[in-house]
Amino acid sequence: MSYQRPLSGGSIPRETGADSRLARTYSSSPPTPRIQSLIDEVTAHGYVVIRNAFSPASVAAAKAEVARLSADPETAGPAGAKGRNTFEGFRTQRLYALAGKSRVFDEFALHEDVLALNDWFMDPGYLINSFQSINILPGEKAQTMHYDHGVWLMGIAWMAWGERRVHGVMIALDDYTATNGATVIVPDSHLWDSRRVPKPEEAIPVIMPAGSILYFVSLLWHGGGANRSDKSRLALTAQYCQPWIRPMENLILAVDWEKLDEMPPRLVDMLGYKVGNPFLGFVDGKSPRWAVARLLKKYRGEKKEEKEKAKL
Ligand SMILES: O=C(O)CCC(=O)C(=O)O
Repeated sequence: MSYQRPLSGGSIPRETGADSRLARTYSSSPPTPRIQSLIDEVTAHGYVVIRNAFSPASVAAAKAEVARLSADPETAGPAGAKGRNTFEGFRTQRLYALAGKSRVFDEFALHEDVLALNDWFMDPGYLINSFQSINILPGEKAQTMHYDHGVWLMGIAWMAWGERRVHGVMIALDDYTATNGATVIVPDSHLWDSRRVPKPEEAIPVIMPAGSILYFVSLLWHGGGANRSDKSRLALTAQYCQPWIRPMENLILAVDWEKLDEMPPRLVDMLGYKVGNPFLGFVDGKSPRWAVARLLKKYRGEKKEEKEKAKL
């Protein structure tokens, strides 16, 4: 079935003005009424909260896994103990490349409502842009407010596509409260002119229980909140980007090639391994999976040869 998918309820964000060329026609099944209501919220306000999306058991497993990975400097990575600049946050701990570090987090990048929203808002073949944990410690200052597509410094002609460039989620692993560093957002700011910058009083904390999802579009102003409580605030964030832009995290290299067979196929696709529609990211005209298999074969062969030589 073919039907129209308008952007922003007909209003084009930033300076491009209304342009009917941006209403695109897609061929796929229409969303269910529940998903349609989530789409309507996101379109109108730039975000939606899906409460209690993950079970307490899944949340507890993810928290334990973040703690385990954080304890080893190798898996914690360069920002695992504390951030290296004000954006990462000097009292904030981040584990990057989660898809490469543990299978416990897979389900958090693949929630069916999130994928249904992405399927609606983004082009087929969208990728994981970034998948991290963010632990905001007591005493952390508010992060600079920003919107996520700012990282791609593309020309003004592309601004109208910005809303559809990246969609992200914050998944609360601790209850988000008014004082513990809950993500702050500026509702409706995805529709603002690009010259408008939010005043602090326009931002609101997203208060939601652990296991809930905040889904938002890349033009929505947001940031990590100040943590004025005596406990840390742990969350996961997954961002998804259009297949035709370079993702922030290079996940083809961050995820061990020998682990790909153990991962959910949809997640592997979203790391950049799926080539076809669109025909982007191929290796010598073939799929990156083929290229990885060839390299693994070569390196395994070299290792075997080295071992045999060492025996002589
Ligand atoms: O930790 C948060 O609540 C938001 C973090 C964020 O927006 C970012 O680091 O880009």
